[in-house]
Amino acid sequence: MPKLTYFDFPGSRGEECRLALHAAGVAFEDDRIPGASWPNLKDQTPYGGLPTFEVEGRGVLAQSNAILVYIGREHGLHPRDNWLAARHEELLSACEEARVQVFPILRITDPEQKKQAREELAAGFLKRWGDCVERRLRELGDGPFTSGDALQVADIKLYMIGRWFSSGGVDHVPKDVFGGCSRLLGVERAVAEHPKIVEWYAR
Ligand SMILES: N[C@@H](CCC(=O)N[C@@H](CS)C(=O)NCC(=O)O)C(=O)O
Repeated sequence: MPKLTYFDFPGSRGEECRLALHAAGVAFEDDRIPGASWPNLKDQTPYGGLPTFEVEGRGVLAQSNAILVYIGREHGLHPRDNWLAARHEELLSACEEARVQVFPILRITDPEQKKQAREELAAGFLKRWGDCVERRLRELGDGPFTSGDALQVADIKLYMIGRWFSSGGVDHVPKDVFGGCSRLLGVERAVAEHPKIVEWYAR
């Protein structure tokens, strides 16, 4: 059985890989490590981060986007056409770019600086990011998923980013920060309503 290793929480890079595996119908070992054991494990991972994905007879794969594309290619959740696949991979990269911009700002603890930085993030980077993704998604058609009516790994990654903010869980970032991005919101909704995703969260 392949093994997906990540921290024990239902979000971000590890959760999107779990969702992709479940959506693909792959039985996998859902290895959730306690935060306290991470310092000892960090240097044993290829790049010092999680998730990692271990496949018997092959080895360990790191980097969430590489893991998602591998799962997608193996199980029909990534386009076969090279150009369309690259358009999906562009969106995967855009999601990682958003995380790299957002995480340092979320670590600010001073209340005043935190509020200001998050408001600037919402009005600046996130607004532009949403508009760019929205434009690219519209170019790919009417959906409801990234390029049609079949769930792909890019949809799952976009869902994780959308849900992060639409859940209202990030103080000072309005939950409707992507409110003008109907196509992006449509992808988020379609993933949330997909039977395999509903099934995962009903466990
Ligand atoms: N580019 C990597 C980033 C991996 C990463 O930074 N993961 C975070 C969790 S989402 C992590 O391992 N943090 C702990 C650390 O960096 O020590 C990916 O996409 O997988």
